Amino acid sequence: MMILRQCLFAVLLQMQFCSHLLAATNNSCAVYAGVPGIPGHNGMPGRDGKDGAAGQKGEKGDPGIGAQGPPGKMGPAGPMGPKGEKGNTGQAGIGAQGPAGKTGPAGPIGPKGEKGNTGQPGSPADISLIKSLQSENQKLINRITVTERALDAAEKTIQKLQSDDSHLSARLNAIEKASRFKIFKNAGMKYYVSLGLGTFDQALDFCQRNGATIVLPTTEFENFILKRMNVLTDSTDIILGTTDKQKEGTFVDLNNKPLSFSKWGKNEPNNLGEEDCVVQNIDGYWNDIKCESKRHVVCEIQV
Ligand SMILES: [Ca+2]
Ligand SMILES: [Ca+2]
Repeated sequence: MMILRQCLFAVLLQMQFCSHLLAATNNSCAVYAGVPGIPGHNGMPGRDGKDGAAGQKGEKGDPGIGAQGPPGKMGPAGPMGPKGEKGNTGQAGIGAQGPAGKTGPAGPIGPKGEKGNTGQPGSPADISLIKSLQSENQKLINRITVTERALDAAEKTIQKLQSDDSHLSARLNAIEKASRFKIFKNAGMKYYVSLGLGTFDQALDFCQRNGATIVLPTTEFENFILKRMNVLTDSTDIILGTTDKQKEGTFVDLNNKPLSFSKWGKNEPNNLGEEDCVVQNIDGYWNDIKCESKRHVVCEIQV
């Protein structure tokens, strides 16, 4: 190492020397070979190796041996342990006598006692009190009777209202049904509606499809109302719901029941050329005609 340093120093000297030579050359001086210099002294000692990078961390050392420290703080109380066994009964103490116990249950019924002596005659009964009680009792009975009668009357009223309600509903249904037709008339408990021309069989079908039946007056009033329909519809004849198809000369309604009302015209029914169906003429009188004839159809809707 030392040798290396000396060599380096010599080289530096040579370089310095040469630079002086060059400077002299630039000043146009003569160039001569120089005399070797005197070897230099030893240089300053080099730095120690403390400036190097820190090495890797060594392994953890063994635990030291020191004196035991003071005791730590007391920890929190642990959970309650299981209940211990029952201890032995202690010796009987000597104290004052306690209070009397509760009364026990009643004992069994004793034997029947002997008959007592006859008592003194009682005082006469209070007749006025008995009469007063009887009177009050009768008043209560009367009030109950009146209340029962009032309840019966109320029940009958309710039944009548329900009946009226049902009747009104039926009437409303009939009105709604009848109001669908251009021409309709009220005939008491019936509504008559006009449906145009047709034969007896067509009239049966027309009315049935409208929830009705072929008109058939059963009173003078109904016959009168139907006559008004005749006028209103500019008709001359209206087919009625009666025939004598089953038995010639015996006219029955559509339920095969004998007629309860009729208003035959003069010399009618005459079955002229086999006439089994009936119409009401514009004058209100009835006439038997052929069933194939087309006449005005009027249906009746029952309320
Ligand atoms: Ca006939
Ligand atoms: Ca006739």
